[in-house]
Amino acid sequence: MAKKVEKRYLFPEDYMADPSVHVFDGKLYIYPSHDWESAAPDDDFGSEYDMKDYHVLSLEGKDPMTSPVKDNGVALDIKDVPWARRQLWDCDVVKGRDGRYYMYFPAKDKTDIFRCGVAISDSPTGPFKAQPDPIRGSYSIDMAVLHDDADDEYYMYFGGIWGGQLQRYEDNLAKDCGTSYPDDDQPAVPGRVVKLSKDMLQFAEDPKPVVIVDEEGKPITVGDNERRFFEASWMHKYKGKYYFSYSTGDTHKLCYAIGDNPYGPFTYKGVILTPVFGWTTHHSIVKYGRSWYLFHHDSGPSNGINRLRSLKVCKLSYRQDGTIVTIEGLDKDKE
Ligand code: FUB
Repeated sequence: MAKKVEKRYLFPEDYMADPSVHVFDGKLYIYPSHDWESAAPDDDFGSEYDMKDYHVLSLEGKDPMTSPVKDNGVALDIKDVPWARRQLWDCDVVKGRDGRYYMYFPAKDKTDIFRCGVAISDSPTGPFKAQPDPIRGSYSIDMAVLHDDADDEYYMYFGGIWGGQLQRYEDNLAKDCGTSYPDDDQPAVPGRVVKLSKDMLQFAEDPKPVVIVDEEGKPITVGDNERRFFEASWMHKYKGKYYFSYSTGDTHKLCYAIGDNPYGPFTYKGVILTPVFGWTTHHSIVKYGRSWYLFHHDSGPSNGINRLRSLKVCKLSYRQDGTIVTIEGLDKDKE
């Protein structure tokens, strides 16, 4: 049974989605996608998500449920990314070993293939300056980076099927145009994890599959679309365990799986957020002060327009055994 909890729309002034949230030097920053009323068609490639820039939001206070949220303006514009053509989707930002801030973002290149770009700033609010080329060997969408306190390394999680193009790749090579999937009883197309290079600008190794298994240790299958990975990776640590969370896409849930190290395997544990109003669902999980928060989005304020999403936050809680209490995604009966 999902729990109804109090939620807050974080930034009613504008449509934003896909919040990646971090606390840098005691202050909370939100790195969202910036939705707008594009005329691009609504299709299974996600063409309607035609974003052109990123803004950084900062919380001007200590309580995500009440403190003012400031828009720090344009942090990166697609016209300043030499290799990118369209669709700035879910990004993430980390503070590097050199004290600078590194933004990792997906965009389609001039041949309409998603790649991962890197942009750097001296400030967590930007502006960020893009590297001239995407990361070598990068592909697909939804980058999320963990700075692991266990070994001081940075691990990037990424990938998304359907419009996110992940199904095109096998052993990190493009195998087809992305129209075929394994049979329903085969292991699901996995998200990927990769350690970043010391200079934060490239992969330090070949990306590896993020394998999600059931309680018996069997990989979740392609046909199990109530539990299989679709997109929207996030990684956080709780009591020394690695919590990989993600969206199930066409079944519209945020789910999680727990592992003992950044590479997994991760054992499926359950649902974090039941379906929200709108097609996509996406999130980050962050501790701020003494509380844990789930940042996410829905299409409530636009009355269900998928390309116009709004940022939300609510508290998240764990049980004694480390499992997460499922939150109800819908807030009103009419949704
Ligand atoms: O915002 C564009 C895409 O929609 C994201 O990359 C996905 O995770 C979904 O939220």
